[in-house]
Amino acid sequence: MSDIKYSFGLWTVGWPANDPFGSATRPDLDPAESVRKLADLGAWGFTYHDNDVFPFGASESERQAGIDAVKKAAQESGLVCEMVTTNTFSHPIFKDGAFTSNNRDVRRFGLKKVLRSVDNAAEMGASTFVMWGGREGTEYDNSKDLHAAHARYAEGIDTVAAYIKSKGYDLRIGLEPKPNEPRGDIFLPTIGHAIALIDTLDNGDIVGLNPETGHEQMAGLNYTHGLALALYCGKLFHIDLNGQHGPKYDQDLVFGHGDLLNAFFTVDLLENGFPNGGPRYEGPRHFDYKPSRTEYLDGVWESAKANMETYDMLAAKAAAYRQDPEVQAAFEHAGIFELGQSTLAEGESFDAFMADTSVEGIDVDAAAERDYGLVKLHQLALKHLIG
Ligand code: ASC
Ligand code: MN
Ligand code: MN
Ligand code: MN
Repeated sequence: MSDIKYSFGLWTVGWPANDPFGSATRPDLDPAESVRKLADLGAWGFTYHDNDVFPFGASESERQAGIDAVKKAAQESGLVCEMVTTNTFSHPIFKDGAFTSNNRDVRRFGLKKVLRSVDNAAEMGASTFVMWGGREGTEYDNSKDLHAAHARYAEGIDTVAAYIKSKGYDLRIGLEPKPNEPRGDIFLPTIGHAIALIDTLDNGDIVGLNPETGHEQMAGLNYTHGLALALYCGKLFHIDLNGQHGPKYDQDLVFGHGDLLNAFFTVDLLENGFPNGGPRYEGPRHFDYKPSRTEYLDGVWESAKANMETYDMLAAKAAAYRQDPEVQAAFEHAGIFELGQSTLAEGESFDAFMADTSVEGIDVDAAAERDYGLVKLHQLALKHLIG
């Protein structure tokens, strides 16, 4: 395995493969055993929901026993707990949402559950706290006052961020967008929607994104472009890598087992950065996938390995692609480096720009006939990927 920092949710390998049409095909795994197994496979870190390590409604002693078991496994195996999140979607109390439920008592219950999870994240030394609001949404557009729902969502997130600051925790929040499933429509359906809401918060400086490959693709969007926007806005705090074949149910396939070309460019961006430089993602390469329901226990660990192996292979291909002089020449020919130059010159005044007749003096026909060579460039990428 490479020295890339790979991390897994305990709920990924731990999914017993129950779905809406059938019961579990695998036994429940002991979370502490999963920590040890992931370390053996070469992973660097792990993440969990509160209820991955102790059941909903656990007594204080049960709760601490569950936490202590994974903490011990982490200490012994060296696996790093890098992110903690809260399950505000499984129990029926959250069927109409946690932060946006029409029932205020449920909202207060949900908020307290999340804040206790924040305390646990700090106790575990995690650096990111993820919030996936899977039940925050509706099936019908008249189910909620949609303005109030967004206000309550913002209030909840801001309260969590303020709590983190008041406690002095070294934690940042990653909101995870998803367009639908389990709700008909989920609030904050895409990266762009989440960034817009974050912008309204009082404590938005410590609130960013945890974008999942498949979730953006379920919305018909380009994951790599979404990562680029989040990086541009300084909001790419964490990532959930997996695989998905276009807009359908959330497949949570192994990374690269969906849109392979997009996965290649995702890895190229994460490992090599933007061609003209710019912000880089420094966090762990975190997988949020589900071992397919057809697999038993061997298949669980094979699929976990497949995520890391696929990423390693794509990282090697992406490095060779970027270093290829033919690719660099094609970048140059395509104008990719020229796009790194500002459109107005530094310090150029509006007056000077408006007075510059050479702007209109451009050879319009020649510019219209320019061949950017983008198909050739893309074919070069394809050759590196599968040639
Ligand atoms: C999360 C997260 C998801 C969901 C899902 C639960 O915390 O990132 O995508 O929960 O994995 O099954
Ligand atoms: Mn998913
Ligand atoms: Mn996810
Ligand atoms: Mn998921």
